Amino acid sequence: MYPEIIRDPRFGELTQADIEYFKSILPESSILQDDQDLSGYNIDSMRKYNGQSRLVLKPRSTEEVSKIMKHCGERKLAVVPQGGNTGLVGGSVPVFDEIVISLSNLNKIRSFDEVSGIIVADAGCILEATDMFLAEHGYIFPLDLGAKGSCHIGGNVATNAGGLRLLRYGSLHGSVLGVEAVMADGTIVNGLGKLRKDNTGYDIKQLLIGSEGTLGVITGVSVLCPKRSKVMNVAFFGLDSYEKVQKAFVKAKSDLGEILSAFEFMDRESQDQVAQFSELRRPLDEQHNFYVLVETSGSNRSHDEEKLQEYLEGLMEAEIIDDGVLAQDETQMKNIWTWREGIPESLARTGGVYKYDVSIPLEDLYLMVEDCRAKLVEKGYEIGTEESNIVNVVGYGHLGDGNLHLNVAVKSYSKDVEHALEPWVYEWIQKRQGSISAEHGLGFAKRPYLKYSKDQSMINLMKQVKNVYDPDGIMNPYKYI
Ligand code: FAD
Ligand code: 2HG
Ligand code: ZN
Repeated sequence: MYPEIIRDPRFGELTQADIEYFKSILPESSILQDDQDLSGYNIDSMRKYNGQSRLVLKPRSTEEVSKIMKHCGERKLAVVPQGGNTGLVGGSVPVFDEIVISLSNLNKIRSFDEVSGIIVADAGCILEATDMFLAEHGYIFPLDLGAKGSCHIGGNVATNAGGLRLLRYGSLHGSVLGVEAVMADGTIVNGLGKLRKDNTGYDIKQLLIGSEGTLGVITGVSVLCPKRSKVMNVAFFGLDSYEKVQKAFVKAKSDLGEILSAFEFMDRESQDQVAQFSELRRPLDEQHNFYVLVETSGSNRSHDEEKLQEYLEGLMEAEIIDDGVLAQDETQMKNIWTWREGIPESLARTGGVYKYDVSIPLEDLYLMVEDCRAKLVEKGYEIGTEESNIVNVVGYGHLGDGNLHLNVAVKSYSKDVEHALEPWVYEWIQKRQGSISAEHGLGFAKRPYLKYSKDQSMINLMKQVKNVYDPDGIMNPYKYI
């Protein structure tokens, strides 16, 4: 499958004796060995990365995870922790025959404190289900993303997912207060703190947040959740240049300030793509080069609506926007959000997508998309013609966080297209001191490219950390580290 890499000979090979051991600690339903059962765990959500695992284990408790890891550590059996398998960088699936440890049976809310808003939950809780639980108590999970119906909160922490409201609620590095994890030798690290302030030495949990399964298996998390806003509003508007998108953002920060909860931008091509597959009417009748979705979350309806209305009027007067709409009810709000959240799915329908998730200084953010189109044309590719493999090149993302999603949709994955894009894209980012992974992580996809974002001295330190916690390298091998 991957001719450029070889299976690490240090790792043990799965034997019948190993299976017998796992059968002695887990019920039969937690052990999958049939080809059919395994296939969904071996392939990633983009159908781009395909491993060859012969075994999936689905522990139901932290103690079971510990027993599995102790055995794997002793036998040097490599493992891949897997959450909802919605990751976009090929990190959640095996490369060769690594054992998949699926957290999906570890899915209980352990406690919730109505006063502090701190939830303690198993890693395998689905993000949307956790958020619905919190909604019943008037709270919200401080993260929201398009894959919420499948991804796990443990997977979110393992990838340090960003999502649609980072602008408002900040990174998980701030809201995760504690992590419980099982390390490569089976040791359970009980770091499920529930304190906002705790300056007692190294903050080890921060290493696990965003470690993508390379240091330990996260089994539980405690998270500080904000109160759910009583009033939400969504506006959607069209603009004719990227420069105006930036002006609208600056104005949103000054006019909407404390109630601003999302500022998402989309280009015309991305919206045309959604329109091809959506049965919904487009939010605006006329077409524009760029679109912005602004969401506010506050506590006073008339105050919030007035602010948003004034903001939109101000944009019109200053001729920053051409056209806009304010959602009138919850259904309209949801419909408008689908024009943003539905982009990845609509692109996936073309066949395959080369995804670049980058942080770049705002002024150059969209230039990356334009330069990418020009680069492909220069290399002799046509974009969007009947004959061309390249269906669309689109840009969209979390502008409020300086995070662009550049997606190149193709009819089928091809080494030619890949080589036209990589490492060119990464060199482009390096020149602007950007990040080659703003929020999706590095996984398998970006493993050769870390050097474009991190200095060698940093990479050396990362390797030292990996060697301390996982000296035999059995945790999610062949990935970025
Ligand atoms: P998986 O995909 O199963 O795993 C991802 C990585 O984490 C792997 O390396 C895996 O080994 C590791 N891992 C998973 N669980 C554990 C655990 N318990 N312990 C240790 N390691 C673990 N991401 C964003 O940041 N922002 C977005 O807006 C966003 N939107 C998305 C929209 C769509 C439609 C899709 C398909 C994906 C999107 N993603 C987004 C990417 C993805 O959903 C996130 O990265 C998510 O956090 C992954 O969670 P998961 O449970 O599916 O993890
Ligand atoms: C989003 O913001 C996700 O919609 C997915 O991070 C982005 O698919 C992508 O490139
Ligand atoms: Zn995103």
